[in-house]
Amino acid sequence: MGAEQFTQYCKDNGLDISVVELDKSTRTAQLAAEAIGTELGSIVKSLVFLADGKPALVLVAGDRRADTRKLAQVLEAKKVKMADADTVRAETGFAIGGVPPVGHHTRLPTIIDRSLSRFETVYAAAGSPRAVFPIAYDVLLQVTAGQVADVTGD
Ligand code: 5CA
Repeated sequence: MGAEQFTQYCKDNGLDISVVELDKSTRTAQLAAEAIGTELGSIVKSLVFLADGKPALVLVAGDRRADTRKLAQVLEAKKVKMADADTVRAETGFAIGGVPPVGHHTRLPTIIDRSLSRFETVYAAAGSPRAVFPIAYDVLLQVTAGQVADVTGD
């Protein structure tokens, strides 16, 4: 799936967003921040982890790193590891670099890095490595039905 499918998902679910297609790559948080001209921390990384083998989505501020030890506590799992590229595609329907925070194949349990709350508006991937969309932090919480937690370090 790509930006079109993500846009359609938003329409179908009454989520009023404007996808910004860029002519530069936004495949990493750093590139996305540069392309948009915003702070790195306001970019949402949509990362898939496996907690005792079960997938979970973790939304992390662009300037922070997910801490698997903290994630294991929040997810009540013994072992948490990052999903590989094939697993990310299988679980979300999107390729790494374009994974949006919602609109996946399956509804994944979602954890939201508390440090994203520094920003009123954040920017997330819109289904492709050249498309992002702004979303109010509060709306991101609503649409993902995510659990806010301290799951990152510097
Ligand atoms: N479009 C940007 C900003 S919105 C984006 O999607 N950023 S991201 O952080 O969500 O996606 C890139 C992340 O994917 C990297 O931070 C890295 O954690 C992860 N990643 C990159 N390559 C691989 C790989 N081969 N296997 C697993 N994870 C990977």
